[in-house]
Amino acid sequence: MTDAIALTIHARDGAARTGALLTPRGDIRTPAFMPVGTAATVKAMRPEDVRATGADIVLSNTYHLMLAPGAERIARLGGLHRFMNWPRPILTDSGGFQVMSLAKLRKINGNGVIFQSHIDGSRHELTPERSMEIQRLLGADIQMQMDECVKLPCPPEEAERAMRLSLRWAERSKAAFGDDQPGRALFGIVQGGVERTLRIESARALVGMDFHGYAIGGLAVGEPQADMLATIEAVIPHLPDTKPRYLMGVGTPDDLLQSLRRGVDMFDCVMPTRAGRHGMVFTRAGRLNLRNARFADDSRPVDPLSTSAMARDYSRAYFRHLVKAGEILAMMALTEINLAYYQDLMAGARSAIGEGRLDAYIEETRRGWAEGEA
Ligand code: PRF
Repeated sequence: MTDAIALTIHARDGAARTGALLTPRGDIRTPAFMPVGTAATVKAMRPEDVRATGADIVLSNTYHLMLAPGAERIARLGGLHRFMNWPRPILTDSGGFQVMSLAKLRKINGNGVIFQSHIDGSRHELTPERSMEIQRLLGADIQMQMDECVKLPCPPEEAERAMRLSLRWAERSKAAFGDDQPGRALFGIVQGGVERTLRIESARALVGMDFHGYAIGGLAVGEPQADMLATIEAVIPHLPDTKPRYLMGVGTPDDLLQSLRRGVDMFDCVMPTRAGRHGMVFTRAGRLNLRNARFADDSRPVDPLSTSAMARDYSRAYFRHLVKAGEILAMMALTEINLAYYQDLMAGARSAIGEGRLDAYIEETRRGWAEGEA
């Protein structure tokens, strides 16, 4: 496929790289963290505030939007960018993963997956062709193939079955994407559990099909971090150096640093937004659970070095009070602080790669977390 969106690499440090994915809707600086906007909203945040944290792109979901308000409706209303007032790039996940984790009575067959909505129990079918149609109707800049992700641990035969099904769905997704979507990209998804040989076979087959970018799926689903990192290390050498690499649904700040060090360019995760809604805040001194009584009289700011004014100007004691009282402002503020933390972490990694001091940056960052917890 011709490059709908091009990756330019500005600098490297070991296997890590920094640069930008150039799209008609704006550049995505890499390594990039994509906030999750499942239901056409990054929960508790206005789009302009998401942008102000430093996000270049957000992720949204086929599964949720097909159920409500419906892909055809969003298309009639001018597409997802206009609908949610986010003019920058959007990546949509293909739906299969969310069906398996959220829907009721789901059943995979060779053709696709049949399921009942978690909202009203209505019956639906999602196939690779329908997933691509929905992502096109939404107007996603980066679209994902439909795949099957198995939970770990799982028997190798099961990981192999899902990997082979995902390869067949990759072919069908690519055929359905077609070649008439200028400026839009389609990514393949590597599966295969934690079996090295399966992962390599999956990566090679996808590269043979020629996607605009490659995702590593099926990780952070129950395996230890060491297994996740070993799998990433096994896969990366089999992906083209010039195409973007996206690690799906990962992860903690440490997961991000360890993975980008191994050559990953893009991440998404609900962790900063979901944790923020539950009173957890990510800081340069580690993760704080503001429900903890030890913050009741803590007059220090949440994180004095944050780029988020909320983290600098309000005390831990105040936010603890808001969290305990169930105040809406707690969810808004902590979501913003956490997204700013993730974006600052990526900005720091990009500079460090540019200056050839990524390992020192990772060490300093981890030292900060450890000292905060001491
Ligand atoms: N596949 C898809 N979306 C995903 C995953 C996957 O394997 C994961 C696994 N971490 C998160 N989101 N399509």
